Amino acid sequence: MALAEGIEQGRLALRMINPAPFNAEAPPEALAGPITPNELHYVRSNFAVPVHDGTLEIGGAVGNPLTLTLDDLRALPATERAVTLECAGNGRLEMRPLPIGEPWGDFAVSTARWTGALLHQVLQLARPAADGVDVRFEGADHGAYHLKPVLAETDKDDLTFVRALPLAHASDPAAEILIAYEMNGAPLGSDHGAPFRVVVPHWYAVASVKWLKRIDVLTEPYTGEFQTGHYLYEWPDRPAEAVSLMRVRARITHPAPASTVNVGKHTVRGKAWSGTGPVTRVEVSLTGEGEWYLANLEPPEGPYQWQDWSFEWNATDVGRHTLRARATDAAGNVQPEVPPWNRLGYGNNAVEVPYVDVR
Ligand SMILES: Nc1nc2c(c(=O)[nH]1)N[C@H]1C(S)=C(S)[C@@H](COP(=O)(O)O)O[C@H]1N2
Ligand SMILES: [Mo]
Repeated sequence: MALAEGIEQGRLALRMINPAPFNAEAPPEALAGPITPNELHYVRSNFAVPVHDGTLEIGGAVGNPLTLTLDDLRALPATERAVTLECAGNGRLEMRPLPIGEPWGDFAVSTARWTGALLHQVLQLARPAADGVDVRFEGADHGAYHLKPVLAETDKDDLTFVRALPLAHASDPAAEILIAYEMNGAPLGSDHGAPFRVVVPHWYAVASVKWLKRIDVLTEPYTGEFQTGHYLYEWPDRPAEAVSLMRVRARITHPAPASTVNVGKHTVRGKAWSGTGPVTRVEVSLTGEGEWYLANLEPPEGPYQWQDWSFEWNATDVGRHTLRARATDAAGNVQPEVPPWNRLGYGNNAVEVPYVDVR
């Protein structure tokens, strides 16, 4: 509600990172709400918004190649899920040395209600071959690539956005991967992948291919610039790994960083999420090396969306105070104190250290 008002009054808007292709972060205020309004949902696009002819081809190693339209997808059972999407490059600006790539602060993360057909049902119609291993998703967007390609065979002057998932994951009903055509009850907007896109819960959002044009079942593992070139954790001291599930993370939404509050009681609030979750514990610390206190963690409202947490803080001393929040998930993953540096700057889930002045 407050967010809708802020948009109307022009107080709240996306913060542009790049005009062409358009990339933008959500304003910090957007993190406070349960659902991010479409106008404030971060945007990450590698190429200009493409022209899409409205059809989806499904082929490769399948028994029944298909061409589907938006109406065909709408005719299938519709599923709605609130899904937190976070860009793998979110928080890159805090890594040292600074990695190459889009200079994201900390707000390339948002939560929308996505409605669409279930990918596994669509795949079933096409009858994937028994020896299928990967499913390749091709966007309609393509163009000159501004980053240095990692793979030798990449055509830097005309690259298409393509990603793949293991066939076992893509065809798992429990994964609830959507081919979404609605975002928060409205038809998908052009920046978010109109007329339809993939939404992969729990994964960094690079897996959620926008402007979906083709789906192909492959009998060999997919290699491509956005799969095995970029979106790889290139660790300094161990073998590279593909970016996949979102790393556990808590954020403080209130009080705002660097704000001034009066002596007295304050509720510190925030969000927490994890792709290997649910989040099971959020702790708060009020000094550098002091104790960690248990915050009150709300149960998840759904399996794929951020959770609210809060902590009653009695600010008795005037002066500058640090606040930290640290999340742990059901798999036992906990946030590190220092960003886990990798060459391309992905997956920064380090504990943040905002300060608040008490007067
Ligand atoms: N076709 C296509 N799909 C794409 C991308 C892209 O550049 N092209 N970017 C990916 C990345 S890196 C992210 S973080 C999400 C962003 O989705 P959003 O713009 O709806 O927030 O889309 C993903 N899907
Ligand atoms: Mo991303």
